[in-house]
Amino acid sequence: MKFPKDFLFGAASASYQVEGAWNEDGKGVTNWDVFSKIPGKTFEGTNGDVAVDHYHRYKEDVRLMAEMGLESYRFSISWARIIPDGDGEINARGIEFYNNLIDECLKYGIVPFVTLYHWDLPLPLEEDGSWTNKRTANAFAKYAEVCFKAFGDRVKHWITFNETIVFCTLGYLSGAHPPGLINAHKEYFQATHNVFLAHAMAVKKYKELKQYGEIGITHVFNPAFSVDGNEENLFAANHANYYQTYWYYDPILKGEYPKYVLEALEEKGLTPNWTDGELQLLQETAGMNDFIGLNYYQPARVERIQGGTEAIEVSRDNSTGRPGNPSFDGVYRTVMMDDKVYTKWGWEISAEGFLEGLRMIKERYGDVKLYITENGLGDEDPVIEDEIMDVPRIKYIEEHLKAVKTAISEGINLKGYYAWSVIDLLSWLNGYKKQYGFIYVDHHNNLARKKKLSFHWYKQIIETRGEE
Ligand code: BGP
Repeated sequence: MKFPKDFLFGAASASYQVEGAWNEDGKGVTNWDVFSKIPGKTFEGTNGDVAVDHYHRYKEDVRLMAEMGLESYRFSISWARIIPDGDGEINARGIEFYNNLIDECLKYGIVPFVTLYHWDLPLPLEEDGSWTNKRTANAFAKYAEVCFKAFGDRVKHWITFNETIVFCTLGYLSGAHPPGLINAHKEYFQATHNVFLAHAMAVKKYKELKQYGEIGITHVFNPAFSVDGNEENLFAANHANYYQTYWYYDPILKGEYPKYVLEALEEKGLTPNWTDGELQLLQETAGMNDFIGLNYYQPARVERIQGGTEAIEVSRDNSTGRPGNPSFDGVYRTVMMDDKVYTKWGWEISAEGFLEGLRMIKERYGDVKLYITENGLGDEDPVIEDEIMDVPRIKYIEEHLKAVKTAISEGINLKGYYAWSVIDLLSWLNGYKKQYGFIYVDHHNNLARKKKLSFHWYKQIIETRGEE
């Protein structure tokens, strides 16, 4: 079986992780520009001031993408380049940069797939309560509209947010991302609601503008499985799915929050502050979502713990997804298992978990259109005689693409696959050591680009449409 003709083979990046040029051409300061410079927050104090200088080298990078045969490039727009202070004046030079990037993609027939928010928030909004403040949601809707109007004639695929669960969990529960709060449960749930609200406002505006493209949201996809058949552990896995998946997908696709979680929040006094109008808007816009983007790296293996139901310290870790943390409510924890395979950073490698998870999504949400908006292997790539022999990455992507193929053959409505990442880039908390790209960046030689083994391999996959 080959991948269908209209299936998009892509690769992804995010503004803060590739662009650099943090204070150039009128860009405003963001939460990450500040947070990454607080001692101890990131691996060896790395930050995105220069990143891999995509801002200045985008032409070279897009040319390499074209050479790889890439059909689509998923990148994010830095809000602070477009509206430097978050909700004030528009910066024409920011618009110009993305116009150039989009046109460069189109020149080679590469479809731009644009994320509006991949975690870099203009500082004035960050300092005014960040996502716990509805002002940020309203400002986002305005910013989204500016982008639709500026780029919507050429961009036909829009993602509002990248991985709400990650920036909210790390921002409000573990303190590993800005704003760096720990166990701030009330703020955590409020922030998630404000993001869903911002998403709904943007979707509604997009449809009103009649630009005839598609819009959706990207969630991290971290399906939870019980470590065994024990009833308590099965309960824990189901509980985890409610909090890690359904809380995030239901308001978007069903237009309402899962009752199971709502009841618990009510009991604990954690219900977000919302109005009837906001809840209605979620309902009204649910059917307007054209797709859901899934970022899949690993499943969660879950077991029940009996630690009481009150807050448990969430351990800090220099990884965004390593297992080992108890849930915020003390019901379960994620564990590493002896019979599973893990990356150097402790992320499980499981294409089976991917396929199982996709079936779970189909069961709950029906035929919703899906894109895999991120998937890939973080590794320290082997270099042999000056060549980057990233064989483990090839194996990883090959196995996951097979799972995608199987899913399509089972009728799961999957329309594209974006490897993370197109080029080696800044890992939020792991610096440049954890590589994901098809293109290597030499930090000892003026950020020179070099094709990895996987570059040639992915080109081949795209050319043959994955025929085996
Ligand atoms: C996702 C993010 C990406 C990227 C990726 C790998 O959660 O959307 O931006 O960072 O994870 O994560 P890490 O760099 O921590 O390995």
